[in-house]
Amino acid sequence: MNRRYSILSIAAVVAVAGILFASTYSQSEMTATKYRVSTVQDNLVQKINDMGGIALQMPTAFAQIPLDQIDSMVQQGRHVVEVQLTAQSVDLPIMGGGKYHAMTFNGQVPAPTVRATQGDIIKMTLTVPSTELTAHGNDMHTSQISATNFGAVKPGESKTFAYVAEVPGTFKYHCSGVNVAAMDQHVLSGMYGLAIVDPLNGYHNLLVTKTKVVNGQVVLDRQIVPADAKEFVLEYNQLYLTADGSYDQQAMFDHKTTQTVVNGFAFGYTPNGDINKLVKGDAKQNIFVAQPWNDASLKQYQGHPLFVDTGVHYRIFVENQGNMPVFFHIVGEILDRVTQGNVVQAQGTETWNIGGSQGAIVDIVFDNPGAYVAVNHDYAAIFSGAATVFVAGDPFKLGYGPGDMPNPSDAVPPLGKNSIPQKEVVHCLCTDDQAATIAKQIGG
Ligand SMILES: [Cu+2]
Repeated sequence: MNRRYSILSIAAVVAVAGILFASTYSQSEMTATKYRVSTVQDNLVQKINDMGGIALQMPTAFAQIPLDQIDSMVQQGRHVVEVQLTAQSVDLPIMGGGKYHAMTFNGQVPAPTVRATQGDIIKMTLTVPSTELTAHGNDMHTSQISATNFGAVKPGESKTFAYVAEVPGTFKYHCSGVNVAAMDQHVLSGMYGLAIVDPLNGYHNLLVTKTKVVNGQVVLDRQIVPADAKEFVLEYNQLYLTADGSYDQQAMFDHKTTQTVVNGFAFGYTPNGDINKLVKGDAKQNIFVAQPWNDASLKQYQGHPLFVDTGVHYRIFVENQGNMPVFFHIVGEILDRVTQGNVVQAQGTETWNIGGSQGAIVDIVFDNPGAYVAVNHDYAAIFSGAATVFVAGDPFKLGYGPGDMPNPSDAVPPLGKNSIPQKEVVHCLCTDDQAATIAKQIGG
């Protein structure tokens, strides 16, 4: 197994140089590995290397809850959400066959979705088994604590920290590498997940404005859709790989994406052979342009579209885990509402731009039966994997009713404040062991 790992990657060199010499060169000059480090910087790099990574010299915020105070906070009325993460480096499949050298939390990409309510205590424990070749860390964007202080957890060790999730919204969490060094490799190889913090008072009702004709006049028809919704989570990222499936840092610097993934898969939420058979009578006759995960023998990796009912409130938690912008768009639909934090940013918008390490909550009601494809409306991203098929109603006239069709387990977040449960089927970019664990969780 070829896991390329260096204690101080070129990313760290650039980052350190950026901290120290920010005023002496422009951003564009530091994007390539061609950047020449001076002897002075080489010495500095050596010094930092000797220390075991990057150590900031300035005090950083670390307002964590002392672990021995959690019990009394619970007695006072706080709730605790426990998050157990185990670092696991494992080979996982990629579109087109073959595997890549993934780094995961709990053997799955993305890591498990954390669900909390504003004001909850999130208590996260990271365990790094002695079998791991490298240390790992954790940076939860839900917290207001510097990951630098959490530090690196060495193989054979585990570490816990806790904080109050004060701000509602969607928040990435990710490995922080070895004291920030090699963080890019760890995150882009799969060590990322999402934490959803529900607003303490719940989500807002959704207002959808249509038109109707009354007495020969076109008038507005405002419809209130209750806050309770069926939910999905879509996490966008990129893979940067060498031919043998190792992390390719030069490709990352050059923004040369190997594949664009949604919840770990390129084109993972597309119809499969079973659906082909139902619709066309032939498992091999595809009903969508790209169905790379067709066969049932692929088990948890088999493609699966997202089945939605018409006229029902859907809340989609979208997170951009990657380096490139996500222009979130659903072909054939208009996004009824976009929220960030707990603040409405847009209503009735065609596309919403989500920057790197940023999320958005998209509310939508699918009005008519049909297939709708959610994309990152960057053509390079669409054609390298960022196309997710929603099947609304029963457009193929297969005879199923609302809610009958199960949805992929990795696209359905844990239940929260205003969630309507959905039927699920095991689907994940995960190990067989983790797929079995998920099967138990969803009763499958
Ligand atoms: Cu890591």
